[in-house]
Order: sequence, then structure tokens, then C-alpha cells
Amino acid sequence: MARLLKVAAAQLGPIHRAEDRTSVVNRLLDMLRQAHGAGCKLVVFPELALTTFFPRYWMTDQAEVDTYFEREMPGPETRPLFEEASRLGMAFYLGYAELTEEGGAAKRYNTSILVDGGGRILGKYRKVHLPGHAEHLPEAPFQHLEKRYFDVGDLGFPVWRACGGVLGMCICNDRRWPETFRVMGLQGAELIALGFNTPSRNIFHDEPVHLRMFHHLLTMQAGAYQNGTWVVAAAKAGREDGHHLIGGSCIIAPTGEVVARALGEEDEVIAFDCDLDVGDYVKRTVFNFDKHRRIEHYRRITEQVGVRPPSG
Ligand code: CDV
Repeated sequence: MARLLKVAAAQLGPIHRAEDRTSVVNRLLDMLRQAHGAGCKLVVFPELALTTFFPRYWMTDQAEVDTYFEREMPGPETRPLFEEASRLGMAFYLGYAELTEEGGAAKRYNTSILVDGGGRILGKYRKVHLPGHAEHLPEAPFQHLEKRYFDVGDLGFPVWRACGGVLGMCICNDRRWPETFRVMGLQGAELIALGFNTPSRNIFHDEPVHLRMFHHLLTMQAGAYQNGTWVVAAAKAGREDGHHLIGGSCIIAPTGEVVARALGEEDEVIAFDCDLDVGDYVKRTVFNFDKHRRIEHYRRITEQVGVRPPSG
């Protein structure tokens, strides 16, 4: 019998800087209820889903930066989401900026959590691949200051038994790195949830806009197929105070095929009934890791960061 899990990706349209948490949570609640109405058991919300994509702004006052961070989860504004999800028996993935204290020092992470159908936080992931820069780039059309505002995630890429399967999480830029998917693939991931905020412009290179969507899909489709896993990706999309983010929320099968995709750049729920056993044949055949991986040739991947061409 197929192991079916109906999942939703809940895309958020723009969140402008002036929009408050309560208003955003109300939008999330609407989409949670829509997903429930469609028979879903798990809903994936975007990266940094509670605020505008604030790393685009240069801020020097740490107190101002910290207004974008959550000190507790759930907190007063987010508790209604946990309560409603628990009432509906819905699990969810939520991305947010986490402010915590470790050994007396403040730490700030770009975080996602996996909440089970009873409203309990089952798993936490902190973004490992932080893109962008830490210094002010006054010539750039906007900033991408994840390297300034966040610490590198310290939890690795764990997976959890949840919703009848093995679930993993990652966040936005992580999807571009094959290592992200492979580490979870090696733990038997059957579904990977991810949220993203992808500006349609590359501030470091004059890249054609269509490539932003192409690379977004390319990396996730490859990650899904090469590890025999479902991938459920939710965007924050549209024009936030004039700054455009691509949409393209989608659900990808372990065959690498896109089975559902958002049409627009506003709040939108897409859903698919995922058979968690579909990836088994991929894992048994072409990507039978036990049989075919040759780790004796992979040492560079963990021992070297940058490129070292041969001399001469
Ligand atoms: N939020 C992100 O991680 N965005 C990056 C941008 C900078 C390219 C992404 O990989 O989509």
C-alpha cells in the first residue's frame, strides 16, 4: 500500500517593511486552513516568513536589526499559528530569524522548525550556507547582508521521523549546494522541506533574470532525483517595497519532476498527494548508495573549501 502524505507549499506574496507580525500570521493562518481544507497534513511556509526580507537593508543599529528576530517560538504573535495547526492536526515548516543566547553571547540564526500535528516543535534547522556579504555595498541596487546579520548554522542537516516518513529541512541558498541534499539523502530523507527568498536580480553579476528561476528549479530537481526524495519548496514572492523576489514555489517528485507549481507571486497554496515510497526505486537502483558510492574518491569535498587548479 502506498504511503501517501498530502503536503502543501504555502507561498507568501510580498511582506512590506511596515507589515506587522499579526497581519503576517493571519495570512499564514488563512493558508494553513486552505491546506487543511485540501486534505493536507503538512504545510511548508517560506524562509523568514514573518517579516520582509530584511537582509536587503543596511542597518547599523543592532536594536533595529533585532526587531526582525524572534526571541521565543512560539511567541505572543506566532502562538495562534501553533494553536490552530494543533487544532487541525497539521504539521508545518516555518522559517524565521532566531535570536538566542549561548554561553552568555547573543546568537542569531536564519532558522526553520518542523512542528508536528500536535503543535510541538519536533526539529530545528539553522541555515548553513549564508549567501551575500557582510560589508555595506553602496553601489549595489540593494544589499544581501545574511553574512552580517546571521551566524552560520550549527546543527548540521539532521532528518526526523515525522508525518509517516523521514523528513529533512534546509533553507533557500542551501538548495544550490549538492552537499545539502546528499547529507540528508545519506540519512534516508524521503521529503525535504525548504523555504526561500530569491531576489530576481543578482547583485554581483548582470545575470539574465530567467536564469534565476532556471537555477532554482535545476538545483532542486537534481537534489530530489539524486537522493530519491520529495522536495517541497515555498517562496516569498513578489515586490517587497519595490524589491522583486521570484516565485516558483513547487513540489518535486523523487524522479526530479515538478508535480505542482505556483502560478503567481501572491499568497498561494499548492498541494500534492506524495507517495513516500516513490523514491525507493531510485534509492535501490541508480542511486543505490551502498553499492555505488566511492567515498575513497570524495575526500576533497570535506577537506577543501576553495578551488585549487593544478599548477603550471
Ligand atoms: N535567501 C537566499 O539565500 N537567497 C539566495 C540569493 C542571494 C541568491 C538564494 O540562493 O536564492
